[in-house]
Amino acid sequence: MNKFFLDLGVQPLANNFLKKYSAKQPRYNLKLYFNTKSKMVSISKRIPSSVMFNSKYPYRSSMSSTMRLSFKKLSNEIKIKFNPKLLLEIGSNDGALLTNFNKNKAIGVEPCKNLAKITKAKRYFTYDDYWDFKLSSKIKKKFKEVDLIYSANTLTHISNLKDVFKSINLILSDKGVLIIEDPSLLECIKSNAYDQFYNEHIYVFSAIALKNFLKKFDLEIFDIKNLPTHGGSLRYFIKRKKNKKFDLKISVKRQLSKEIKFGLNKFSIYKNFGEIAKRSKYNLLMIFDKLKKQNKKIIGYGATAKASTVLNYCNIGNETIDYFVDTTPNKFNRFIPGKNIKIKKYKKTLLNSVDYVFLGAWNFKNEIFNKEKAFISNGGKFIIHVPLPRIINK
Ligand code: JHZ
Repeated sequence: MNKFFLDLGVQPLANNFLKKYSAKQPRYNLKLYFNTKSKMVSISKRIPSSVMFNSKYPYRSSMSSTMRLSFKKLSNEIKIKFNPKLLLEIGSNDGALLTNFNKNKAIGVEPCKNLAKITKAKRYFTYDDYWDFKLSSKIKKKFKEVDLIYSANTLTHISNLKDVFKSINLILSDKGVLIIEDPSLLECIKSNAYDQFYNEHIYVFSAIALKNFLKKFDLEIFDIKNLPTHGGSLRYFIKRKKNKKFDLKISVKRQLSKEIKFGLNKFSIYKNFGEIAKRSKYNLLMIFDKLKKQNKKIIGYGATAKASTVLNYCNIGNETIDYFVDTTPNKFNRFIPGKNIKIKKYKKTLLNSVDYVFLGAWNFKNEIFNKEKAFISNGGKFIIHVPLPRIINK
């Protein structure tokens, strides 16, 4: 049974960066549910993939040094530990991971044609299509099987999870490994990061829920790594149950017990999270209100999908935040989804006359603080809302 626990209001599509602001843009009701049987947490309204992921998709994985480094480290680990004959990446974006591999040993799947174009230009075999059974069958015909499938921040974006794993099962070799990486539900709940829920994040996985789901496909998690990326992610190493090549690591048991101890298998934890989100909204608004009464100049940093979710939930617009800065070309001179706040191409000087910066990319706090030492030493401060709304400068 699906039990409701949080209403994040009427939201725009979190990556719909319009050139001209218009209040009339597609919106949907963002409500969060916990399934008491499967333990899966999901949003109720499903936007078709073709609407969310198309040739105008702005997000680029390689825009932060943190992510580039994380993918590079993982690529080295994959080569040493698994040495795959053929790697397939589902959701290869602009090739931040793929390009660490040899061209004839790695293929990508990326439905956003503007992004697929980037890896194609680098001569990586890239299917610019959605991950489903039809595509998987096509890949099987050409490559027979794949011994390593990798997917970061993608599978949770696909509504039909059954089809996702059925399609993986079709081409994963018997001794093959599937590695998936997504924000951790435990970290998300612990840090009150309600902004991890938006139209693209149809599910936020816990190890408990994923383990339950994989059973139906004779797949099992044999190792889990905690990562600092995206506010705390989990990297799951998965194999076929009958594949005895890899031992079950203690990390799996540890993660499951951590989650159970915290209460991720019970509805009460989510109900509480819902209450905290409402309080977090109130406290964030109080901070902005106080600063605006003192005539402080506030801008935003990192026009993330998460920032769009927070600003629309809290109804914060250009009366509070003058503009955002971001390094992603596809976001320059566009507007925060649903809000009349312009995004400017990042330049250090844009922070010169600014008193406070709302950290939309709070998950890159360390990287950004390192970059903005001058702003901080000149008395500049940041507003952050996780785990609790507050003003910080270190
Ligand atoms: P970032 C997107 O979410 C959408 P978002 C998606 N659903 C998902 O799952 C994750 O990515 C993986 C900018 N930036 O990664 C770049 C700077 O300007 O938190 C990005 O626009 N300067 C697929 O949007 C944004 O911040 C900087 O120094 O929540 C970061 O977006 C740095 C470090 C980043 O993802």
